[in-house]
Amino acid sequence: MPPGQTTIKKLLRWGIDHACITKTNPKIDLKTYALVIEGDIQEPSTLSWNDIQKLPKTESMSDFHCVEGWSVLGLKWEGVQFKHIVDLARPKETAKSVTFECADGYTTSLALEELSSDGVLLAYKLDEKPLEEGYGFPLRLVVPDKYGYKSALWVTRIRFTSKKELGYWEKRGYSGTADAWKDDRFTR
Ligand SMILES: Nc1nc2c(c(=O)[nH]1)N[C@H]1C(S)=C(S)[C@@H](COP(=O)(O)O)O[C@H]1N2
Ligand SMILES: [Mo]
Repeated sequence: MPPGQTTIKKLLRWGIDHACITKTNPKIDLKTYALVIEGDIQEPSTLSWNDIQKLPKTESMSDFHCVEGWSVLGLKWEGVQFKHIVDLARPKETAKSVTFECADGYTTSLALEELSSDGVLLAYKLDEKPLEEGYGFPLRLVVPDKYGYKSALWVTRIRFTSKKELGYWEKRGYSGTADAWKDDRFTR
C-alpha cells in the first residue's frame, strides 16, 4: 500500500457516494457522445462511441488511491490503452503533455510519458460491467499509481499540449505529478 492510505471495499460513485464538482453528474447519451482528440498532433479526430469500440481492447487490474486517503484494491478495468490513442493521434515533437476535459467541466493533465504505461486506460467497463454513471459513464481515464484526481471521469476531450496545463485540483494546490507511492499530494 502507498503511504498514508486505508482500504475501503468499493469504489465510490462520484456525485452519489461522494460530492463531485458539479451538483449533478453529467448525463451522456451514447448516440451523441463524441471524443475529441486535438492539439499538437498530426491526426486530429473526433471518435464516436462506435469508433471507440473498434479500438484494441485491453483488460487491466489495478488499485485505486484517492488523495483523501482511501484506496480500493483489485479493480478490473476494460478499455483502450492510452498508448493506442497516442498512435492514432501521432503527436508532434512539441507535444509533451495531455489535458483531459470532462463533461462536468473538470480537467486534469498528465505528461505524455506518464500515460505510456500499460495500465493507463480509457476505460468503459469495471468488473465486467459497463461503467455506472458515478464511475464516469461512458468513458473514463484510469491511471494506476497516481492519485485518483488524475483519473478523469466522463472524458469528452483530449488535448495534446507543449506545456503541462494545470487542471481543476492542480490549480487548487494538489500535485501535478500525484505519485501515490511518494506521498506526492500537494504542490511543493
Ligand atoms: N470529471 C471528473 N473526473 C474526476 C473527478 C471529478 O470531480 N470530475 N474527481 C476525481 C477524484 S478526486 C477521484 S478520487 C475520482 C473518483 O472516481 P471513482 O470513484 O469513480 O474512481 O475521480 C476523479 N476524476
Ligand atoms: Mo480523489
